[in-house]
Amino acid sequence: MDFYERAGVEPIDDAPRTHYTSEIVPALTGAEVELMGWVHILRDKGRIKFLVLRDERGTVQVTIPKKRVPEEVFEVSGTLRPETVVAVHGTVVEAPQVERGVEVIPSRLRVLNRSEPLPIDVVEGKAGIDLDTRLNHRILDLRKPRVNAVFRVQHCLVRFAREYLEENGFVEVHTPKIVAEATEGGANLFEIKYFERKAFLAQSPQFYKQLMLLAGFGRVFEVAPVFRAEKHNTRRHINEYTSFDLEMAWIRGVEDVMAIEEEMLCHAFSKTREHAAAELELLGVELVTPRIPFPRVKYAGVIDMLASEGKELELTDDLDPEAERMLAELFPERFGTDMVFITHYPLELRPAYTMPSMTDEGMTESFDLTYKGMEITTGGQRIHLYDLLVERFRAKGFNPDDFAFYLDPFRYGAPPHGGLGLGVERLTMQVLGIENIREATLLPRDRDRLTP
Ligand code: AMO
Repeated sequence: MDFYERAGVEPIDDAPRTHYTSEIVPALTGAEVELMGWVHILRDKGRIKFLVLRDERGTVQVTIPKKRVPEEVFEVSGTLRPETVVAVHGTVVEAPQVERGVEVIPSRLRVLNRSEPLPIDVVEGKAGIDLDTRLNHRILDLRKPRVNAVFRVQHCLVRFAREYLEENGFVEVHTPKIVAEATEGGANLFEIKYFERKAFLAQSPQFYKQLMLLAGFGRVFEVAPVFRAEKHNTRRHINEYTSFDLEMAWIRGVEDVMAIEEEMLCHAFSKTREHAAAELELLGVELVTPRIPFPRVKYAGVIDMLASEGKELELTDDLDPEAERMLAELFPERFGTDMVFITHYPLELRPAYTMPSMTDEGMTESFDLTYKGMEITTGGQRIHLYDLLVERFRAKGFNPDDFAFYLDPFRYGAPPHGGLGLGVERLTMQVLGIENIREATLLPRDRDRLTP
């Protein structure tokens, strides 16, 4: 059975794609090209048809005048629909009326696959649809050039942050996501059935990235999914996110970790500006590389700052969304930048593994990085002294026996160390000025969404 014939399409053959749509420029005038892509827009004027062909790099106009193309090409063009998959062989000709200055007149037009009527438009600028509907049809939604661009920018941010770490002695590791105990406290832990036992989905690679330093790696990083059973749908929480984690030994203090983050982000921002210039332009975003050093302000100072603006919070309270909104305005006013470290969080607000401060009683050697008023990173110096670590686990109400796999290695010489965890989706949304984290997540998982 010829399944191509049954589908009413052409079989693929050995004619290779020669160009991306973005490469069709005036310098190519007169050249023969083979393009492949989707029918983005179709305008049928009877004896002349215009189609905008879209591939992964952009769009180009293909013009099909009945008089100037082979008969079968014109015939096939009559069967096209939005999102039909086609291969176009043709000549590049001057066309001052189109944006590119050139278009393609086909000598061969093959339909490689058909599309049914679309549940959502792939062409942007048509009537807006709500985010939920878009996410229901996320694969089609992602075909929109502006939506697709978000994840190309995200790719660059991760690529160049990773590049910085690789150039600075960090080893990429892959640690288990099925785990026996919580790292960040039990409140938002997903429990799973693991044969006859109970297990959990990892909230963070925290314990394992630390243990890799005890295993002798010196500096490690990991970019991987983590899971948080957040019960409420908010614009900045999802239930599975991509955690960009690093951990480094032989630090002199938490400042060394913050310095790495500054350098890493500046490297990632400036390289992304260069490599994702087209996407940033499409999205209308000017990516500003922040100046080093980022300002530092102690948590107690932040609480004071908020109090002076009429927002009363206890030192042991978390910053609520209102406080974050206020800081989004206060930080640029006070510091002239929207990238600010908050340091010295109280012991109550930090997990058991966080190093207590020697200078600020009741506080920790820890930090958050806030960017445009949102926390994008948490980090700190960790406790490397076994007795203190066990004491802190007890103080948080944990039974150290349950954490023996993590605690025991600290009995055999753990180096001083620290690290951080950066939310990739949060970084992306703040870089691009996206309102809802779901738009910065390829396939979001939230309280109500488990597909696609
Ligand atoms: P924390 O729990 O603060 O710290 O998480 C670190 C960063 O991860 C992102 N993040 C989230 N992003 C989307 N949806 C969520 N539900 C969500 N929760 C957190 C944020 C946050 O700053 N082990 C520590 C890190 C460390 O100290 O190395 C940790 O996980 O950007």
